Amino acid sequence: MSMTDLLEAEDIKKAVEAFTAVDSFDYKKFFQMVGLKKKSPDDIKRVFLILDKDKSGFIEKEELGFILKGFYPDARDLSVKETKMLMTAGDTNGDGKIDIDEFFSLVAES
Ligand SMILES: [Ca+2]
Ligand SMILES: [Ca+2]
Repeated sequence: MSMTDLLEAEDIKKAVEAFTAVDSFDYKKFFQMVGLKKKSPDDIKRVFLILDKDKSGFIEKEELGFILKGFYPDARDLSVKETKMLMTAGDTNGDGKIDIDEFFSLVAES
């Protein structure tokens, strides 16, 4: 399963290109633009599984920094600041990583 099986390649490209400037990343807009919000819970879970590269069941800080590459291989990495902001927004139980429920909440907020 790859991201383009779940989301439109054209939407992903547009979303990634909208946030090429460092520190411009806005997860709410990004998740909207890639069409994630419209997806079923099963598909959102599949996206989570792609982003959880080491299959630990969590998106850790390092994986979060590469989140754009998970959608689009040529995309940039998030800056330290963007990664920290996204982690703060998503990690509601404060364990330093994003679990599937926290990911659902992030998408729902978008
Ligand atoms: Ca992981
Ligand atoms: Ca957490």
